[in-house]
Formats: sequence, structure tokens, C-alpha cells
Amino acid sequence: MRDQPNIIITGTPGVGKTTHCEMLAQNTGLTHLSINQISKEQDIRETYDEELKTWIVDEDKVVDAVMDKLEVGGYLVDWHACDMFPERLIDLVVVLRVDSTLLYDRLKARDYPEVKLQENLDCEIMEVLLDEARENYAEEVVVELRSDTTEEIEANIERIEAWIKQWKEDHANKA
Ligand code: DAT
Repeated sequence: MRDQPNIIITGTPGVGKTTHCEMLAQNTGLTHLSINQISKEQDIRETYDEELKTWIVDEDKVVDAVMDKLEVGGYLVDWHACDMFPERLIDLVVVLRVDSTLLYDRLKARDYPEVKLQENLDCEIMEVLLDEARENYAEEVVVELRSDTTEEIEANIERIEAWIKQWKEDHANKA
């Protein structure tokens, strides 16, 4: 039995996952689990896609690397995919969404190559991550939140903090 929840913060690259996870980690004491960072540190990157200028990670190895942590609970999983984590270990899936013009500007600032930029814009417009979350988790576990402005970040953080508080209360009552 976990006494802290696990939350996935997902969405297209540039949507604000890292920003949200860092603020939430600071405010709530949950730990930011950046899959990007773990895949670099543990060398679970598989191949380098020259055209997209990006590493493809081995998802089975990602899950192996974080399973023990998720079993304990208290993690904010930061990744642009959510379908590989066991449903029983995930209590909330937050799918961040952004206006495509704003996303274009954020990715342009990262010097993404044109093909990678376009692929990510398509991913956002086609709601790929939202569909993936809805296909893999129960309806009540998936929350879609806007991340266009800093005011929205603040509102999202407040809302997720309230959810964490409620989760802890509910689980304390059950214990
Ligand atoms: P991700 O981790 O999803 O790739 P990020 O947190 O690194 O995204 O954010 C990318 C950039 O966009 C970064 O400069 C912060 C900015 N940003 C993210 N969410 C924002 C928001 N809701 N309002 C304004 N800027 C935002």
C-alpha cells in the first residue's frame, strides 16, 4: 500500500511538463521523476534518430528503471508518453495542452529542426497524448489542463495540490 500518490504529467514536448513538475515538487514534497534524465543517466537510449535529432528510448528498460520507485509512491513522472506504466501504480494522469502557435514559438526557441518541430505540432493538434492517456487509464484518472499562460500554470498547480491533499486524506482514512 502506498501512502503517497504517483502522478504522470504528460503532453507534447514544450507543453510545460518540466515547469509543472518542478513547481509541484517544490510545493508538495513529491519527487520529480524526469524520464528524459533517467534515460540519459542509465543509458537506456536505444537509437539516435538523425532526422529528428532525438534519442529513441527502450520503454521496457524505462519501466524497469522506475518500477521500484513507483511501488513506493510519491513521484511526478515527467514524460511525453504514458502508456507503458502499469495502471495500478498510477493515480492521476495530467495531460497538459497548449495552443499550437505558442507551442511553435516554444519549440523554435529550442532550435528544433523543422521536421521535429512539425512532428510535435501535429502531435499536439491531433491530441495524441490525450488519446493515449484515455486509452490506457480509467476516465476519472485522466485530467486535461491548459498550459498557455503562467496564470494557467498557477491554477494547475493549485488544482493538482488540492487533488494530492484529497488523495492523502482518503488513503489515511482507509488505513
Ligand atoms: P516540457 O517539459 O513539456 O518540454 P517545459 O516545462 O520545458 O516543457 O516548457 C517549455 C518552455 O515553455 C519553457 O521555456 C517554459 C515555457 N512554458 C511552459 N508552460 C508555460 C505556460 N503555461 N505559460 C508560459 N510559458 C510556459
